[in-house]
Amino acid sequence: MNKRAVFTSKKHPTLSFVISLLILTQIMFISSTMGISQATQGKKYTLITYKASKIDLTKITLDGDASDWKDIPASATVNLTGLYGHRWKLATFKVAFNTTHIAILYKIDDDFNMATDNRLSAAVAIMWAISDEAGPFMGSTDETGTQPGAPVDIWHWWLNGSYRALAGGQGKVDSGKDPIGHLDDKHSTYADDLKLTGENEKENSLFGSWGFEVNGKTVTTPPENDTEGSYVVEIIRPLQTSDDPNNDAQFQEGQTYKLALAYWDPDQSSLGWLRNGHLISPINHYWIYVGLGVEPEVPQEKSTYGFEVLLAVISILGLVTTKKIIRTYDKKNKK
Ligand SMILES: [Ca+2]
Ligand SMILES: [Ca+2]
Ligand SMILES: [Ca+2]
Ligand SMILES: [Ca+2]
Repeated sequence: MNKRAVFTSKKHPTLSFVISLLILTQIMFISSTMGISQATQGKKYTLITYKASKIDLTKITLDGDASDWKDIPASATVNLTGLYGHRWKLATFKVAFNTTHIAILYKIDDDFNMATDNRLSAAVAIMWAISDEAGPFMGSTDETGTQPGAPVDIWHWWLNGSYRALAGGQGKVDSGKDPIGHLDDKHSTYADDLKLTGENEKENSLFGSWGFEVNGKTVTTPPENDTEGSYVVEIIRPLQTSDDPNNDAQFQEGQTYKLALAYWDPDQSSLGWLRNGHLISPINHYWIYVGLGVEPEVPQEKSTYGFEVLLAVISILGLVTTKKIIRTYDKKNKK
């Protein structure tokens, strides 16, 4: 009897059923493994998870000085990389919260540059997923951000003035604009969909301050251009805002949020930074997972490399076993 006949055998319906079930299970295993690879576009990212501490936020002063964050032990190091991978900078962040507000400290190692021209000054963005479906490329899941995606909240800041001053919309209903500096509240679903200030965003409840550290200490006044050190960015926002659901992330203790960071380097070209020349965390990390007071919940496809291998091994073992059963059956039938 040939192998094909085994499956149509009327004499052995039970064996036929068991073998069909085995094959079906293996196909399901293999296709689920393929599904995991597709979800990450075949690329492996360095996972960053962060548990934000619940603290007394009155201990944090918005003054562009990071020394008030020293008692918050957890700090994550992030690799910010350009779209084409040839430029990169290191950054760190901390997140804390209390019953009403969330705070972030974002530090980027680079030399200092500040000019009236915003492109000859540094710029930063802190982005949170609003929708579960949002990708970390301004809402899109593709690196260039050209494919329409789902809503993300963007806290965008040109660091071309208001050194160590209190900036942000500070709760004002003013189309997401910052009346003092350029700490603007924006949102998008993909790169070309970036909502500039004045477009849809109804309020800006961000409070922030930025400064620059030289030898680990924030300097009182802006240093000379090209001084080596780190930018220090502090932002605080109410956990909940009154804006439209697609404009702002809304935070709650005990939940996991998806974060991405960006930096525009004023030394990118003689004209300063270029619009899509920013260095971004998703190239290396995809989303960064932040749990408010809890260990963050990470979707399986981002942390299941071991699981993928296990599935592949089970599939191979299953196929070998099935082949053996068929061979034994064939031999018996020949006898
Ligand atoms: Ca401070
Ligand atoms: Ca808003
Ligand atoms: Ca420079
Ligand atoms: Ca927003």
